[in-house]
Amino acid sequence: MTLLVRGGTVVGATGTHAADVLVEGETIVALFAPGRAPDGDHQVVDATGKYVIPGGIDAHTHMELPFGGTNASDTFDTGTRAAAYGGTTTIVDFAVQRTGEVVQDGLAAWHAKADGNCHVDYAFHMILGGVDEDALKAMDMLVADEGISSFKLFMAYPGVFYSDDGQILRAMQRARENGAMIMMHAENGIAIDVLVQQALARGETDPIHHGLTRPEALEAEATHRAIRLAEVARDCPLYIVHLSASQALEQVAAARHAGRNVFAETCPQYLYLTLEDQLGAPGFEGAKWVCSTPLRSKHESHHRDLWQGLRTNDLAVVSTDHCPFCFKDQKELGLGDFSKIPNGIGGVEHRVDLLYQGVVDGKLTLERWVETIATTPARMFGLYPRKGVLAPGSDADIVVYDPAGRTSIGVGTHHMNMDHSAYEGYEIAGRVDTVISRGSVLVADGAYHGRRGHGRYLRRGLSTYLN
Ligand code: DUC
Ligand code: ZN
Ligand code: ZN
Repeated sequence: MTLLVRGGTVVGATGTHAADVLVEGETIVALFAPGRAPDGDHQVVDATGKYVIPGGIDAHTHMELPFGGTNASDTFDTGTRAAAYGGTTTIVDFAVQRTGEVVQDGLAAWHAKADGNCHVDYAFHMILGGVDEDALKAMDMLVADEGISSFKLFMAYPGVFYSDDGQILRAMQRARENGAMIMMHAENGIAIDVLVQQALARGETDPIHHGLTRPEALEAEATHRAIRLAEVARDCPLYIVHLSASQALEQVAAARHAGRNVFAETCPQYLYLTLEDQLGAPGFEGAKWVCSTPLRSKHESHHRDLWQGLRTNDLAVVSTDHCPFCFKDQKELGLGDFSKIPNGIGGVEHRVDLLYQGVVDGKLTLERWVETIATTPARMFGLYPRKGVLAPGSDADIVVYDPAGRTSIGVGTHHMNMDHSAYEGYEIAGRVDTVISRGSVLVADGAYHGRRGHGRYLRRGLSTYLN
């Protein structure tokens, strides 16, 4: 069976050109000058007037994560279907080892949640909720045998996921040996907990205090500390997740300027939303935007600096940190105490569109759009060139994107299992038109043709930025 994506403008990280893309089965076999593909009984996708880009890769999602006394509201079924609607054809989710649990048991539990339920391909990072001898051995095993080459540690959330500096250093040393990437939630959780207790004692219970008790300085300090610990671990590869603040970005930029193996991602919420306008919404409304790292002040230069970081590659990747909770019964767990609001924002469906808005606004080039949402995540996490590029031999994960279309974001139209939208009312110039995953059309003409179980587990290699 062959499929031809005809008449479009192919956009990749290195350039833009008119080309027809021929797919055989699940794989791209050739790109042709327009109209030069051989005749055949192809299924044709007309991309005239549209961009043809590699399927998006969201390298940071939390489907069904047990967190904050409840579970993230998207299952692998609902979350990957929403991802497909939004032009994301691969997710990398975080399997979890809870403190005291055997790493391999945590991984098995995550496979059980995802297996047979995903609409798009998926891979895993591993959260280490504790670093001991067994966990260090498990890291080697996961890299060698399970296709898991990145491990997330937390400098935040004492008593839940927190690792102290000694544990972090040991994991980094092991990663330096086995080639894995250490992903870091960089916030000083011990200091944050003091500020939280002090705020609650003063009667400051509204959602905005979630942001006010997690100041930029404590993200910048932890980012700095992680970078220096990685240096001590003989330049262990380090990836700072969900970077939200200018001063943290300065730490990453300085390390990169010094030639260090330091990378970072940001998320759409830190490019568009603010402490005052969302987290500070009247009453308990701001709970919708409680996430960590928190939204930052609009009176500072965070948005401008993060867009700039995306242009300079100090921010290499845009992921969502998709961790949805419904307002009713889930976010409401924190009524009267912001520290009990489950942390997380859902957005897996909107990353491709929200970043395309950056192209429309003149903040990113077309090529950089594709690079930050697809190509770099693939290279960063050992999926390239199978994913992240339209090239012969690559999986036929293809999005046809219509620059003349429009996207309205809101709870009435989205497909995520959430009773609200973090981006309610947003209007984007641009629209996901057709979505193809391993040669199968999942979305076309506004209709969904995908199915639960189409998505396969991807064993990842090492980051290609380090070879
Ligand atoms: N931050 C969130 O907002 N949710 C899940 C975990 C995290 O680190
Ligand atoms: Zn985190
Ligand atoms: Zn996360």
